[in-house]
Amino acid sequence: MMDIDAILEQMRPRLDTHGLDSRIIRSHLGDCPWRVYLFSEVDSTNTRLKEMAKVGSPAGTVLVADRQTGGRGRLGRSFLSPGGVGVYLSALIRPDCAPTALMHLTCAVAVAMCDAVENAFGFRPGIKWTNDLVSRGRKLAGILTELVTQPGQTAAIVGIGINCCQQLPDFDPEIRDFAGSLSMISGTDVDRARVAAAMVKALYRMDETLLSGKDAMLEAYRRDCVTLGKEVALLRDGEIRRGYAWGIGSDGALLVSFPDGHTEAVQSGEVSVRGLYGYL
Ligand code: BT5
Repeated sequence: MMDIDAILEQMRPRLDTHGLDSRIIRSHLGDCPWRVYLFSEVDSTNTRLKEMAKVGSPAGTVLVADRQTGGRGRLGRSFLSPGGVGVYLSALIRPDCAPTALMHLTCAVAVAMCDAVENAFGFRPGIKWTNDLVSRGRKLAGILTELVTQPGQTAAIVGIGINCCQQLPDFDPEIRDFAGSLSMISGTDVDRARVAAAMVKALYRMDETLLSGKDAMLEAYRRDCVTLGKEVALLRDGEIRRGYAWGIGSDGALLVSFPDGHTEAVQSGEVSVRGLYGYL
């Protein structure tokens, strides 16, 4: 098994980072003690940080990449991660609890990312259950949280990809109909180093209150969640069922009622939810 330095060495910036500068990221971090490593190109920051977690990287290790060649979404999907236009970031946390007590982690990350965008740009995105940041019906960011199994310890990788500088024609045709960027929404140029630093600071605060602040976090999630109060289509095993999304459970499950009167708590990962009208 490779040690931490060998993993980092493999990823050392060999190519340019399109102006994304680790010193500028650090200069915006204030007193946040987390360690940020910036790379020009990796396959997936989540994959690499998972390897580092397994060989003992400390909590608060953060990897940021200018681009990813194999950015991952949920359920085997991919997250398009071209250079110069986005921030692709993973953070390692080691909460003092059993993995089963972390069902709400993705929700907590989503709220933290809304805080980060609001702090940096003055507008607050919505959350499309469970893990997408959206604004004006377009997906700005996706979140992928993964647990690392280690005997006697809980570790989680929190990964976020956020579109920063794209205009509509810049998006791959595959996602152009529904993707958006911070620049499109804010109408301004976007400094990716500032975005990365705002994300790290928000994740640091999230980590501090992950267990003690769960109720307040869920309240914020319910406020931000644009899926609530909408008709939704649940896709599972090729079957589409239509229902009404009316709540979020204490574990982050989406509470959906169906025309026959029964209600289901839908867990993330188990289904895709798409509103009946447009992307939301
Ligand atoms: C996600 O999955 O949206 C989670 C994405 C997490 C990416 C971060 S980047 C840093 C870290 N390292 C990784 O390898 N991953 C994490 P999901 O909900 O499954 O959505 C995937 C779907 O979003 C795709 O099937 C596309 O339809 C769409 N998509 C792909 N790239 C996109 C982009 N750049 N912007 C908006 N939508 C995109």
